[in-house]
Amino acid sequence: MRFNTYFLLTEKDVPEYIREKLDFFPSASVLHCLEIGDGNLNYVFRVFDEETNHSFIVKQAGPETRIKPDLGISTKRGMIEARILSLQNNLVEGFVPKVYLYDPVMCIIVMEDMKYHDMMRTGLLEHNTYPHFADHITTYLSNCLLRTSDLVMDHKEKKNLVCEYVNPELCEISENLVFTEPYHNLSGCNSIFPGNDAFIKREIYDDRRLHTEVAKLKYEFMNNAQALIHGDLHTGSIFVNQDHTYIFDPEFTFYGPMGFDIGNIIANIFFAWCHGDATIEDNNKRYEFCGWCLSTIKNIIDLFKDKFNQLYELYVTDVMAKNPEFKSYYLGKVLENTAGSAGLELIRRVVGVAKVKDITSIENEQKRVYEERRCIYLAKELIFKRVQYLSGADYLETIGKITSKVIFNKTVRTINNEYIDTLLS
Ligand code: SR1
Ligand code: MG
Repeated sequence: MRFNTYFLLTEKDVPEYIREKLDFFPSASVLHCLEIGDGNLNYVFRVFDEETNHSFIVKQAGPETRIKPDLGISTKRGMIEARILSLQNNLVEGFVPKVYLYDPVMCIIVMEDMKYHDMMRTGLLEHNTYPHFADHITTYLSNCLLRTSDLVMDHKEKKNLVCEYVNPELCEISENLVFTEPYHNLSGCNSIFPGNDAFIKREIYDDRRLHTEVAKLKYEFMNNAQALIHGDLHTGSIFVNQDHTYIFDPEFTFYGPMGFDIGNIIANIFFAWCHGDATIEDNNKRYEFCGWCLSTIKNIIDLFKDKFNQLYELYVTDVMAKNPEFKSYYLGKVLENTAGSAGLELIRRVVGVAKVKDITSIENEQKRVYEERRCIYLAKELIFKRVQYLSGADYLETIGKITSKVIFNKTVRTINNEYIDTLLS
């Protein structure tokens, strides 16, 4: 009964833990375990029987963040995650891993192993492309967002879910790391890549007009209980292969604005574009990978709109919401928040404490400086003009403009702009 009091598991403890808690492996089997997580908050283990290839994921919430060990955080967050994964499994079966156990003492979730899939960020760093990703992620987004909103749910049931998913600690992390610290560096934890200090001071810290727009987005994040959002939808929260996609790690979930999820994934695909742009030497390969990133950004917006409209016709029954002008007003607001949220994610991953490997692994210092500037220029366009981003083509037009705003590599610029022209024609 070693697991009656909370402690942090190591790879050695996990086989014993899983045998004690679940009847998954025959007693004669030899179990192995590897820690596979690279997140900022949790410990993720894969436990497997080499002979049968049978495996599970054991995810434990630690008492402090891995990124900032002095930042304590409640270990109860796994409970919310286990609950939402089960709820989402009813909305988009197969797109989220199945949960087999939540252990409130050890703060552990045992879930389906997403094997034969790459963590998406890792796959993108190897410049792999995923032909069905835009289709899959928009099925997930449109169903999980629209069908947990007041548009579809009984209003009283929805209010109960709002209470059930109040998530103050994790929201506080986002309120600070996404909406505040990147602009004011109050805790002194921001880190700016050498060569971009003056640029970030001018474009971010000293831009009062930007601070005003971000403040508007921050208060919308906190006060628009629109849908049950994932809350941290970056490419490290996704496992993917050529045929299938899993979305997991929804511990930041709460009732918030739909656009926060859509904008986050858009920004993270742009980070992958930056990595490809900076590191792929071969013109054809770069054209192929960066082109895939751009068409994925475009398709995510356009397919989300199509699916939102289809689901609206299928599920919305409220006579007031069925008004076609209201529907287009509502979708317009979602798209406005999407653009703003994409901008926020682009800025906070460049300036703030939680960076992304797509950018930090660019070894050529000058290229990193320029890719970071691209992110910042794109972000500011998206935030300031967020009301204008109503289609995938609107994103590509701006990306085309900002890639020529940062003059660095003529060939790259020409190739990508040609690709954008092809996509837009
Ligand atoms: C202290 S946690 C830092 C970041 O990691 C998570 O994945 C979220 O993105 C959070 O902002
Ligand atoms: Mg996470």
